[in-house]
Formats: sequence, structure tokens, C-alpha cells
Amino acid sequence: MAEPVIITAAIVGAELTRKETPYLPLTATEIGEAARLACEAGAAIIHLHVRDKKGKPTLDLKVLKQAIVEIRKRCDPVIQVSTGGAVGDPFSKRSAVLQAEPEMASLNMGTMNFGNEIFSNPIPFIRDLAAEMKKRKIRPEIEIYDLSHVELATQMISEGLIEQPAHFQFVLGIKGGLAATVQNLELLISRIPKGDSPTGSSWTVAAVGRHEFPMVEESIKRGGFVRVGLEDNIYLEKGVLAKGSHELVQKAVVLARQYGRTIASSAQARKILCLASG
Ligand code: KMH
Ligand code: ZN
Repeated sequence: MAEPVIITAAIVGAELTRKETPYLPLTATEIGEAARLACEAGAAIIHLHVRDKKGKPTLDLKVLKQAIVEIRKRCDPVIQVSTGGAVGDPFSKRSAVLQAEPEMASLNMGTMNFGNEIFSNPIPFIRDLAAEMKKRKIRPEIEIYDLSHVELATQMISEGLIEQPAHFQFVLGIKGGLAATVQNLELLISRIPKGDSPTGSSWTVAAVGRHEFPMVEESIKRGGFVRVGLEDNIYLEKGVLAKGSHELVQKAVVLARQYGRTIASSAQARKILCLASG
């Protein structure tokens, strides 16, 4: 029997602006509301970036903590903070978000072209982040954009720097990373360590733009988990803007049910992902 589908909602992101969609939440209150709607729709995890007063991406700890407070007032998702930040953010600030003591954080596994920019993740920085997460009992979500990232993660798992069972996210369709194809997804699934737990490593898929839902479906079919949300895709259908990440979560829920999968609550997600709070 496949496990319930853990749905992550990436509700803010760091690249998107209100020019692309008026539905992007920016303030702590808006982020809290967007999280509430996403959770009511079926999200168990909120992947979190935050914005400053001008709507620009920020890693300011105060702003981050305020958004977490507003989310916690309304709902109880697993909060996964981004250590990726925005392209070009300094490493020190990207590490400092761990001081917010989230249950999970993203761990990006390599320097790469990211659209027309460079997303910088040198190995010493990745290792420092992983060590800090381990120390603070924050579960990493290992962000995989390329096969080489799986190789590095596997090495870090074998060293004990990332604890098993590891949790992977396959980010597909970024210009500079692996394309969002079934062949690439199957390759990645076949290459992640099986782990010590009965279920082995867990994995989820985030595909960008028009690839989001085709890859959600492929993941659901194969027993995986999914991520949707404005960070990755702003359209519900071709030419129809989603009025928030919750509409994308609702669509993922419908797809999951079509394949006989149930939807994980945040309590189930905490157990499945072996979070400290689970
Ligand atoms: N904004 C991207 C450069 C993460 O959250 O860890 C990186 C990103 C990944 O969004
Ligand atoms: Zn992100």
C-alpha cells in the first residue's frame, strides 16, 4: 500500500514578484493566511521564503520568525525554511535562518546555472549547513537538480553527515538542471540510497511551470510525494492564474485521490519523515 501523499506548498519563493501574479503573499499576515489556506486544502509542509517591506526576498531572521508566528497562529504544518534564499544571497545569512529552529530546511546540493544566474552552493558550505542541521535536529530536504547532486548526497549520507532515512526532493525543469521528464525522474529514484528504514529514502518532486502537474502525476503514480505552489508555478490551467497556492494544492489532492492515494496530515508527515517532533 502506498503511503499517504505528503503535499508541500511552496507559497512564496524568492524569484516571483507581484508583476507576475497579484496573488503572491508578501507580508507575514499574508503568508500566514496563504499557509492556512494551503493546509486546509491538504498541504502538510510549508516551504518558506519571506519578503521585506518592499516585497523583496530577505533572509532577515526577525521577518522569518514573524512569518512563522503568523503561520503557527492559524495552522500546524511542518515548516521547512529555505536555506537557498534568492540567487546571490550570502552564505552567512543563508545559514542563519536555521536559528529560527524550523523542523525542516532545504539543503541544495550543488552550484549550478539557475536560469541566467548562478546558484552558488560550494561543497564546504553544503557540508557546514548539513552539520548545523544535524546539530539542531532539523531534517534536511535534499534538493536535487542534477544527478551529480545525488552522488554528493550519497557520500554525505555514508559519512553520517545526513542521517538516514534521507528525504530527497527532485527539482525538475529549471534551466541549468535536469529536465522534467519521466526518464530523469526514474533515473533519480533508482539512484537514491535505499536507507535503513523499511521504506528507504523518501522522495518528492517539484517541477516548475507547465511541468508541475504532469510530474505531480508521475510522482503520485510511483508512490512519491509532491510539491506545488506559486514558487514553482503560478498557473492553475494554461492562461489561468492560481488565486493562491491552495488552488494548486487542491488540484494535487484531486490527482492523488484519482490514483487511490490518501493525503498525509502534518502529524503523518512528521512520522513518515522521521522529524524530531514526529
Ligand atoms: N530561490 C532559489 C535560488 C530553496 O528554497 O532551497 C533556490 C530555492 C531553493 O528556492
Ligand atoms: Zn525555495
